[in-house]
Amino acid sequence: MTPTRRTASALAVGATALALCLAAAPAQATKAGSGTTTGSGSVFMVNPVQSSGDQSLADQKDSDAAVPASAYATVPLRNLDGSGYLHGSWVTVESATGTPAFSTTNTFDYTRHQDQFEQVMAYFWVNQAQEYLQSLGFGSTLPGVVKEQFTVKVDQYGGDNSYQTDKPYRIRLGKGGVDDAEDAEVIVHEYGHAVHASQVPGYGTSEEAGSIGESFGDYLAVSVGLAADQQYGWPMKAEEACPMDWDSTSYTAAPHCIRRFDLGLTVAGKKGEVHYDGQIWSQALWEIRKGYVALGKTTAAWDRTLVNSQFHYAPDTSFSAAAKATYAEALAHDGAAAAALVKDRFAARGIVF
Ligand SMILES: [Ca+2]
Ligand SMILES: [Ca+2]
Ligand SMILES: [Ca+2]
Ligand SMILES: [Zn+2]
Repeated sequence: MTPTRRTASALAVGATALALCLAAAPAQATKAGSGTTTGSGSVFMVNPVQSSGDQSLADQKDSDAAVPASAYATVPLRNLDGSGYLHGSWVTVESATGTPAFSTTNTFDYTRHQDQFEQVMAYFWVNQAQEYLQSLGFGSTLPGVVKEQFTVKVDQYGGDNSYQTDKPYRIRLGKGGVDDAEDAEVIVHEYGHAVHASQVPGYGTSEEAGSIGESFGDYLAVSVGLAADQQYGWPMKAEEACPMDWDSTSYTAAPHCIRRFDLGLTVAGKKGEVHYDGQIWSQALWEIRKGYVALGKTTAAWDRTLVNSQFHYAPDTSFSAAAKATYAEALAHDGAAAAALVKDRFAARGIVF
């Protein structure tokens, strides 16, 4: 099983997915809804490995007993449309493999063996990612980023892989190994691809653009998760710079991370594979994040600059051109010291402009 996540393999199953979607639609038109836009649900606190620190957790064929009750948190669900389904302003969840979650009181408490648990995870975490982007100013003082209803299909795809397509925006989350939607960092990684597609139509046509796409998905996943830990007061007992601690228990040795931000890779060692080469870019993003804090700035300030700079990427950007755009945004918004930090951390990876 390959520890990579691909983005462009959707075509073969797209027609089937559409047919299932259409077949599932009529049943949702007849019930009275909740009538309210807020609710609550049970989710993992990003994922059970990072919230518990227990690297020995394993899928055990999707059994409830594999994960302790302490790994779940009850969270508010916001921006629902009142239909009683997990449909809202920024997310609509569709599922063809399980009964769609429905509640006349918007109460969505499930455990991991139930298909509806992943539906709740998908709703909560996509909404959370959009709210995080909005907290940085996107959609108010800055242009919106994926500021529209985003479709997530859960357990549509049998392999251990998830992928995102940009027309229309949607994520399909697979169910191989640990169900992909049991790990918030898988959900938000895929949403990260939609962020790029939203900012730069047709984004990702060069190998380096694709590598940045994978890298940014990993970075955004980690950053949104850490922000949620702060927002809700959740435990975080694993390495911060580690995407998909739970999903990757199926295909990595402990400590489980699908990819890393500290491998010391440089452009001289590129392999031409976007997930691997993306780790060059990720290390720079992560070190700049740390550097912003050392300069007395916030991680949110860095994330705002990073995301805002992405509007200036070409669809086929190179590492060099994207780094230059990041530098320019840092200089304009965060000052000379921040800009120098950006230039230095990219240069350490062999990315110069
Ligand atoms: Ca599950
Ligand atoms: Ca999986
Ligand atoms: Ca993590
Ligand atoms: Zn990806």
